[in-house]
Amino acid sequence: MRKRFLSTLALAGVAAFALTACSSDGGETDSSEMAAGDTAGDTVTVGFAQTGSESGWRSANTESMKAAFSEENGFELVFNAADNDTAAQIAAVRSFINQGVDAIVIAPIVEDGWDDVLQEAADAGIPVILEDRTVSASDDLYAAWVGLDFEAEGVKAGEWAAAEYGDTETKMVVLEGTTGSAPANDRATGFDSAIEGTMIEKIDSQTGDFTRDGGKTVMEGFLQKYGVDGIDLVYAHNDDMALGAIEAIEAAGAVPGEDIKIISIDAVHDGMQALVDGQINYIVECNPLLGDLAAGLVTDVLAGNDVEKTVYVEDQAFDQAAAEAALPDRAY
Ligand code: GZL
Ligand code: ZN
Repeated sequence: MRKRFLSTLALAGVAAFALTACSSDGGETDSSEMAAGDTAGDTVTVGFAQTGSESGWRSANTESMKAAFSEENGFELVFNAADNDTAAQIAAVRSFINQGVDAIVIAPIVEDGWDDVLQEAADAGIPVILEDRTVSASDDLYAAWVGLDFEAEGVKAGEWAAAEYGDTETKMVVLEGTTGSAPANDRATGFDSAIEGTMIEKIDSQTGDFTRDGGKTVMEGFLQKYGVDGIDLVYAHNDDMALGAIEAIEAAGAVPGEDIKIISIDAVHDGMQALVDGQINYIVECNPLLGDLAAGLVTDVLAGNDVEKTVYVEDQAFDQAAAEAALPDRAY
């Protein structure tokens, strides 16, 4: 399976210009003009099954998708947000199949449980593109996936933690993402591998479901259990849970980013502001602006063009100085 890495710059370029794709006959199709319906000028109907609206990252991702799958780009978007409920998300995909949409895009809440409904879409001749998160089902059941390398994000976060705190005894608690989701699974795997052999000890780990409230509630529980002095480091699988943890740490009379260090992933605006303010110590980016790439993949698949099965978008990482420099120009 070939993978294509797109740097954020290239991605910005893509966002600015049409995504061109090499058609099987070597010609160039420019997907920012008319999406490939069966005849020129036909609107392409796309069913998009979004996870919900659990975080700032998700809002930016939804905005990016709606902007790309716009009417002027030749699409009619049927949008469903499943409120982090996997059964509801699978039901939404079934309804897209019954509506006979031209293509389906899914940001799957969890990795497992997709085989049946993906098979039904295949049987109905409706191509499926995955954006953002991945599934454990066979990749024969979807045309392509565009997203982020979550394991690499976890490794980047863990390597920074190892460099900064690895040679002193460090008690760490983890705020996990949605249970069973690819980012939660892979960000844990990557981080754990990067801190192996260091003096960072994971004393507890619990899901906060990628939400601020979830992060705050779980952190309150950890503070109850271990006390402020019993925790040195928080690894949060996303900024929203880190921002919730900041509230809990302050309510316990401690200083986030100092008494208890925080490492997080996403680099959404509020997370980057907390990093600039010294309440978070390091953030690994996870780029939500996937709309143009997803729309390009839908256009290419419907035009019968060759597409790569996996398209990774590059991420970068920020300490406080880098965040100060980058924050003014960031798109989300
Ligand atoms: C990652 C994405 C995750 C974000 C969270 O690509 O699936 O879901 O890290 C979001 O903020 O809720
Ligand atoms: Zn995985």
